[in-house]
Amino acid sequence: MSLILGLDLSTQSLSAVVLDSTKGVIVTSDSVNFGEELPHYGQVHGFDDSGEGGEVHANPLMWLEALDLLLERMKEGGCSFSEISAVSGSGQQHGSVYLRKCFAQQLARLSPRHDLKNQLASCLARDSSPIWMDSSTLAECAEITEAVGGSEQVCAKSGSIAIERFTGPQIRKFAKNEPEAYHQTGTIHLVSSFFASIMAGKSLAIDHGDAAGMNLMNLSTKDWDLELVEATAEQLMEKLPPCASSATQSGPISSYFVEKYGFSPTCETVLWSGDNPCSLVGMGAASPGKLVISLGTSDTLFAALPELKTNPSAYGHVFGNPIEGYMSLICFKNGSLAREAVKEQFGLSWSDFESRALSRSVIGNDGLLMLPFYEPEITPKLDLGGALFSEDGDHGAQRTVRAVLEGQFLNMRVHSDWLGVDLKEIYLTGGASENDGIAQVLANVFGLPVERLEVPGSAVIGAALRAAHALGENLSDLEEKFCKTKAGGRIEPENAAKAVYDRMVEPFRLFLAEQ
Ligand code: ADP
Ligand code: XUL
Repeated sequence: MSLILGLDLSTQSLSAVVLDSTKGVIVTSDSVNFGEELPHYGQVHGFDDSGEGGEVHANPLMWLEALDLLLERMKEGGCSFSEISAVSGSGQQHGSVYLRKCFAQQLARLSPRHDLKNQLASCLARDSSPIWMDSSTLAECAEITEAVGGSEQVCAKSGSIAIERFTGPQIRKFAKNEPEAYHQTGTIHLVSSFFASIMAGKSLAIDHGDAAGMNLMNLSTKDWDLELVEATAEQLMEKLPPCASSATQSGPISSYFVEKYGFSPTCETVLWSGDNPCSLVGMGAASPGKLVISLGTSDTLFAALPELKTNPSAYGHVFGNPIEGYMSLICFKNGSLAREAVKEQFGLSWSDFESRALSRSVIGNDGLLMLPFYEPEITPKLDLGGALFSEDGDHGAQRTVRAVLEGQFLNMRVHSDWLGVDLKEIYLTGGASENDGIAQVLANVFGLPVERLEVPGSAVIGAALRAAHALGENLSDLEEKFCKTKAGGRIEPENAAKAVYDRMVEPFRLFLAEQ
């Protein structure tokens, strides 16, 4: 096989990686940051959170403009698009795009003389997309839950109780508040299936990995659940694309990309999946046994499940494993957002954060606890209007930096015990994973070694590996080539730390319970 392209449409950026799957090397990679490179959308971090009641939306035209910008820049940089034999991608989960009935037709006749944004703008039935950070659908979650007979029922069917950021409750809110625009919607896509459709030049299915993040798919049958669909919105079934295996080959790439960027007309497209399912593959963790923690805009903790097992709490989710079976996921909204808030509060660089602040504080912070929920948190569901310390006073940069990290990782530890996975190591990924100081605190809080991979960007690599695997390449061979642990990157827990954090778990639980 020749070259494989992976794309990742995440919260803050659109990234690409080109792999040579035979030689086991990354040929090139690039990324467009929405806030920095497309400032005219006014979405500094890739979204607009100025809406009411926890509404967080992003502009789908910004994503389309980013795709043209990224491919144009790679072409100018000499990327051999003509040698790429397969492409797939990864998308931020749960976000949805509402398209008029003309979408498929318009996709089929895209002209390379114009850009994607201008040619597809008229197909949007809704000019913004609710994304995973949106928490505005409390009422809709309650309505769906009641119609289906309770949270346990919704969870047994879909793998999660009704969750505000999940697509079903978002669709219900749209149908209730904007019935006219809902009526004009021909197809509702996820971020992942929207971009997969753009690449293939036709409206495609939603893969099992990402479909499970909608509160609409039945995990056992891996198809839309009639009862959930009916409880969500009228005439929804006709607006949902089919569900399909993540490894589905979806035909040759759209002629738009062939003519504009020089892709081969035989380049095969493969369904996209969610960023967490893709990361599972990119971390070499698609077979059960490894716990992965991703420190991105949000922090997530996930693992392949040996068997289907659900947890009817507000924070445990089960998605399709894009290779086979299922995976669990827990999402913490205050990830990098909270670490950045502290970094900015004290005017630190990431290197100061580690060397001038963290390393000058003591393990356990002399008992100071922090609930680092700068934004309303989803695990656990708590809106404190900002971070909360267990002691009053001005704690200064050193103790605050340690407090945010210890608070985040203690919170992960107390909310991940239901997985029942026998933990030996943590595989760490995401933007903050390269920070050794942060990785050390994580190792200490869990009392487990932390490994990082040689190549960062597990979602985008995972997307490319999925494409190669769907076209017949052996997954173990691909993992051996692209999921190597970083030499010297292993971080062992410090001896004295385990006992300190074991003692902090109960006070932390209590502090949470008091809120
Ligand atoms: P996403 O995919 O959710 O957009 P990433 O996994 O790319 O996010 O992570 C981006 C985040 O990583 C940035 O917002 C930044 O806060 C964080 N980050 C980047 N470098 C470092 C570092 N050296 N130390 C800590 N955090 C970092
Ligand atoms: C997972 C979740 C986030 C998004 C953001 O449930 O909401 O991890 O996928 O990338």
